[in-house]
Amino acid sequence: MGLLTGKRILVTGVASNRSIAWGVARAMHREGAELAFTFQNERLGERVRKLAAEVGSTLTIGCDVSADGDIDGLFHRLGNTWPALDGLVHAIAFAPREALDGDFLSGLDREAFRVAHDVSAYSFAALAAGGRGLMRENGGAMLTLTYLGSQRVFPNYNVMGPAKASLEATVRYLAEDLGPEGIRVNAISAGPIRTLAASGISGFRKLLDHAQAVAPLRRNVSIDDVGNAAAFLCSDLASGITGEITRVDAGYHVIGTPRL
Ligand code: NAD
Ligand code: 0WE
Repeated sequence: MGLLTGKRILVTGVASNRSIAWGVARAMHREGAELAFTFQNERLGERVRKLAAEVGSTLTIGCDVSADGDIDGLFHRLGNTWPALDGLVHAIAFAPREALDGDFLSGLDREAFRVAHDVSAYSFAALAAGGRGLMRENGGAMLTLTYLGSQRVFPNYNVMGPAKASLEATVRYLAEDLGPEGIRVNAISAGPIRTLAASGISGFRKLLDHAQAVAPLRRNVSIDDVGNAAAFLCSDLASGITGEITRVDAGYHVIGTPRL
C-alpha cells in the first residue's frame, strides 16, 4: 500500500514535464493518490490534459489564480466531482519579467510588487480558503513551494524575495487557522531547478553550478527529490508537522563560508 492510497489531491502549477508540480504529481501517483490538476490557461490546458492522463487523471480544471471567479469555479467543479479533498498543492509564482533583471529597485514599481505578491503569495491563502470546506470532514494537507530568496539575497530574484517571505508567513498563519479542522499547512523550500520559471533568468546556469559546488550533497536537487518530500508531507506519516518550511536543497542553506 502506498503512502497516499485513497487520498484525493489537487495539484496546481503544472506547465511542462519539467515543472516541480509534475515531479510532485508523479511521486503522489506512485504512492497511490488520485489526482486532479489545474492549468493557468487554454494554451497550457492541452499539455496538462496529456500529462494528467499519464498519471491516470482526467480531472483537469482551468484556473488563473489572479481571478476570484476562477478560484470559486475551481472548487465548485471539484466539489461536484469529489466528495472530499485530502491534499492541495500550490506550485505557482509570477512576477513581471522586468522585475527579475538587474537591481531590486531598477525594475520595481507598485504594479510589479502587487502582481508578484498577488500571484505568488495571496493565491495560496485564496486556494486554502476555497479548499478548506472540502477538507472539513476528514482534515487534510496543504503544501506550497518556496525558495531561500525569501530570507537571503540572490541576484535578480528581486521582488520575488519579499513575495516568498509573505508566502512563508502565510503558511504559519494558515497552519494556526486551519489546525483545529485537522488541516496541516506546510512549504517545501527547494533548491534551484531548471523549469520554465527559471528559463531566461540571466545567470541561472551560474546559480546552479554554485549551488552544486557549495551544497553538502555536492549536487543539485531534482523534481523527484521535491516530489518525494511533498508526498511525505501530504501523507499521514507527517501527521505532527504543520506550519513548517522543509528545505529540499541538498543542504545548501546550512553553509556559511563555502570551502574552495
Ligand atoms: P513552472 O514554470 O513549471 O511552474 C510555475 C507555474 O505557475 C506554471 O504552471 C504557471 O502556469 C503557474 N502560474 C503562474 N501564474 C499563474 C496564474 N496567474 N494562475 C495560475 N497559475 C499560474 O516552474 P516551477 O519552477 O515548477 O515553479 C513552481 C513553484 O516552485 C513556484 O512557486 C516557484 O517559485 C517554486 N520554486 C521553484 C524553484 C526553481 O528553481 N525552479 C525553486 C524553489 C521554488
Ligand atoms: O520562484 C522562482 C521563479 C519564479 C518566477 C519566474 C519567472 C520567469 C518568467 C516568477 N516570475 C517569472 N516571470 C517571468 O516572466 N524560482 C525559485 C526560480 C528562480 O528564479 C530566479 C532564481 C530562481 C532560483 C530568478 C533569479 C535568481 C534565482
